[in-house]
Amino acid sequence: MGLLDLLKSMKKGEQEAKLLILGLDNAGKTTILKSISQEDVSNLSPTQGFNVKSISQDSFKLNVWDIGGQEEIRQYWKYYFEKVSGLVRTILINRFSLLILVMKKGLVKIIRN
Ligand SMILES: Nc1nc2c(ncn2[C@@H]2O[C@H](COP(=O)(O)OP(=O)(O)O)[C@@H](O)[C@H]2O)c(=O)[nH]1
Ligand SMILES: [Mg+2]
Repeated sequence: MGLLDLLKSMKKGEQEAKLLILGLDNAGKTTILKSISQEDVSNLSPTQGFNVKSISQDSFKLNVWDIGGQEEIRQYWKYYFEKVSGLVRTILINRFSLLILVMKKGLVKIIRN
């Protein structure tokens, strides 16, 4: 079952749903938005504010919101939550953050023992 079918089944009788993509800068939000709407993802520039795309299937419309992740914008994320049907949370993992996670896990284990 695809994402649109899943949301359609959750929103029985309704014609529209809203999906939010949230995450820090460079976590891949716009890439997801453009991939969902089958657009080229090879040349992306940083999102100022937000991007919205609508995808329609039969008579059902999915509005996908990609909200900018800059620190000064994050305080406004809460205003986008009205009537949201789904949320995609993107997480940026690079080698450094992975190392920090592994070290943290190891440290907790040492402290507990
Ligand atoms: N390695 C890797 N790079 C990705 C992935 N998704 C996006 N990117 C790259 O990360 C950069 C930032 O992506 P973008 O969608 O603009 O992030 P946004 O700031 O969250 O909108 C771009 O150069 C993308 O090509 C992924 O899953 N893996
Ligand atoms: Mg973006």
